[in-house]
Amino acid sequence: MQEKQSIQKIQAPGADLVLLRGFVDTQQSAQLLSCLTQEIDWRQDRIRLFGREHPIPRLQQFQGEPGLHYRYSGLLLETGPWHPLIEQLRRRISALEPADFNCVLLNLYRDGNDSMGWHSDDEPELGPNPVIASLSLGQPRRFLLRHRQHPQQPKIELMLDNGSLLLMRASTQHHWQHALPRTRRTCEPRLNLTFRCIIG
Ligand SMILES: O=C(O)CCC(=O)C(=O)O
Ligand SMILES: [Mn+2]
Repeated sequence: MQEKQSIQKIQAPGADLVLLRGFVDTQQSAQLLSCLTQEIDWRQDRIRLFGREHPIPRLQQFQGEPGLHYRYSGLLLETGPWHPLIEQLRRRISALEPADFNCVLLNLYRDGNDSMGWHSDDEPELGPNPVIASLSLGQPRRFLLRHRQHPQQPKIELMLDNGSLLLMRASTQHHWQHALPRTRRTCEPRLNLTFRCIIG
């Protein structure tokens, strides 16, 4: 079954956000969810926040070209090899968004207790204006954005549906933070793949 496809430009000052719904159809999404949840060596890494170590509230893995590193919250991730299905997705996304996506951070939100706190993807290795292509599979979850310099600016709330691709470009990371909050609603697992480009 082919899901309805749509493209939405999200209006937000200082941001360049585009949401493509139905980028991956329901059949392919089910296949990806089933293969990737089983075949990926998922890890619950520990990060340092405000001087204390915590396990991250989700599972993750980092893949990409050999020898790349990504550092956040005191954690150093080194690339493992591309999973063939992820390599295929990377090619499809690169045909749409011309960026050299050389790595991907995979997040598995097992249920509504799993989440991602407020942050920007502004690590130096991503360069000054990173392009992030974020693919969501499985349980639709709320994704929030808040302005970094003008907190009185209303938050933006997006529902990241199964198969949707969110593109964050240009100065988005300078001016906005994003988060995926916990939810008390019954929740199936969700997979999120953020394709990134590490420079140099
Ligand atoms: O799960 C999501 O939609 C967000 C993931 C994210 O922000 C990240 O991996 O940096
Ligand atoms: Mn992020």
